[in-house]
Amino acid sequence: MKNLPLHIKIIIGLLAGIIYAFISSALGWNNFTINWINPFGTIFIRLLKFIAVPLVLFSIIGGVSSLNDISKLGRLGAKTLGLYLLTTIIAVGVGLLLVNLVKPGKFIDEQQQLKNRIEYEKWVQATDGVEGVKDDKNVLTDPEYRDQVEEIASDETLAKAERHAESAVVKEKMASAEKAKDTPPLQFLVDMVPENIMLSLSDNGLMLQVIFFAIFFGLSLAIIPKETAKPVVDFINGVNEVFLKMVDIVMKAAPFFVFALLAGVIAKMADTPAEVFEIFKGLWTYSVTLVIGLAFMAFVFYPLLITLFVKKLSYKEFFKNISPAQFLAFSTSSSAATLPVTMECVEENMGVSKNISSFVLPIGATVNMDGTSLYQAVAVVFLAQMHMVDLTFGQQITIVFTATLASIGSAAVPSAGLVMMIIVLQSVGLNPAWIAIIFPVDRILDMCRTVVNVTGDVSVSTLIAKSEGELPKYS
Ligand code: DAS
Repeated sequence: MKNLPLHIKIIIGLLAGIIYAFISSALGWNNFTINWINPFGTIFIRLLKFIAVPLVLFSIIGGVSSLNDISKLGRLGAKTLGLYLLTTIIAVGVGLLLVNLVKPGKFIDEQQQLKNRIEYEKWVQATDGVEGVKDDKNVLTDPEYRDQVEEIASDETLAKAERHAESAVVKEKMASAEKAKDTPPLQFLVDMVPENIMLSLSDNGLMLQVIFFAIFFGLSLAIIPKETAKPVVDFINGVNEVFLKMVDIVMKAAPFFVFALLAGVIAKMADTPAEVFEIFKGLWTYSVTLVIGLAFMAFVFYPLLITLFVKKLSYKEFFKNISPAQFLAFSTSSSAATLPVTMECVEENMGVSKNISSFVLPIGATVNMDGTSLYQAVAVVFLAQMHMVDLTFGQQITIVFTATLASIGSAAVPSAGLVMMIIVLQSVGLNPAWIAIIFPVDRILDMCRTVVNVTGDVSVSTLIAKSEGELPKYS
């Protein structure tokens, strides 16, 4: 087992978790699972959460500060970041459109959805300070669901729900929700600017401030004289490597952590093997929805952009030029590992000039992850749907924002998008442990979304080369 590839080990951990979930629910071991196995799943989430924020900070500073001489490359930098941002937002939009049309989370039994929602409400009660979803449908106290809930939830849960509904915490939340209604229109802009970066780093929910700081710091670092910046750049890149290694080490123990997380989350949601089956049934619809979205981006959206702006580059030739990078992205699930081949395909096959590819692609591998942002939008809404949480339009716009920023902050390594999913879930008051539910299929889907990430980077670099008159082969 020791020298098996990591993703095989994770898949083994997942299969063990799925088999164990059925056995635990059939033999009534759920309490044991929740008390003695689930804590290791919580530890895994905490490990990923404490790595996520500094990883975002240092990977963005590293990426942005690699913009060479900012004054000369101002136009190129603006085009690159502008196009990357545009394609990422479009990817999130495609994801949200699909997941709201297909509604993959609604394919599981309504009763199971209600059970999942009750579990969610219990988590909100237990996690003070979490806003929870702002829709007023708290099934534990809502008369519409009262009779069904009484069948499912224990009296203790209901009594706790009554107390919680009356408690100061909820009153304070409702007051802050009321207050939120009359915030000034530009408050979101004000909130983006950190008052104290240490405070921003201490709260996963303030990711926006961390990203604002990272971009500002990175740009300033790129502007100061090279010899002054060098020790700082070396330090930043070194620390970034350390955090990437931490992800690598944590993911080495992933098979065990994934087993514990999956077993714990399922044990809380399902008491019988039939209910466990219902939960996994929802994963098929989620996976199909996601793959349709990713395939649209890779085989329709990007080629359409190329056809529109690079007339002489045919659909067939586009893919012939970049397929080695796409196959490598699929097999490694890592944009960073694929970068050398991506650059070779873009320079040798596409004919993009080196000074464009060596500028646009490394930044793309760091901050442009269209596949990941589409995946985060689909996954978060799917998880909300299967917990009978109907996210409002405003909350889905929040997801556009945080999924875009989380994908910017995602490192170009396997499963990075899943780590950042925690931030997107928290941004709309959902339970980060739900990532366990999509874990079983995440590794395979990571391969697909990394192909889209790389195809997006290649497309943008080709378009920029064309606009700069540096694509001789197809001009
Ligand atoms: N595997 C990441 C990448 O390298 C994408 C992700 O995890 O979502 O692009």
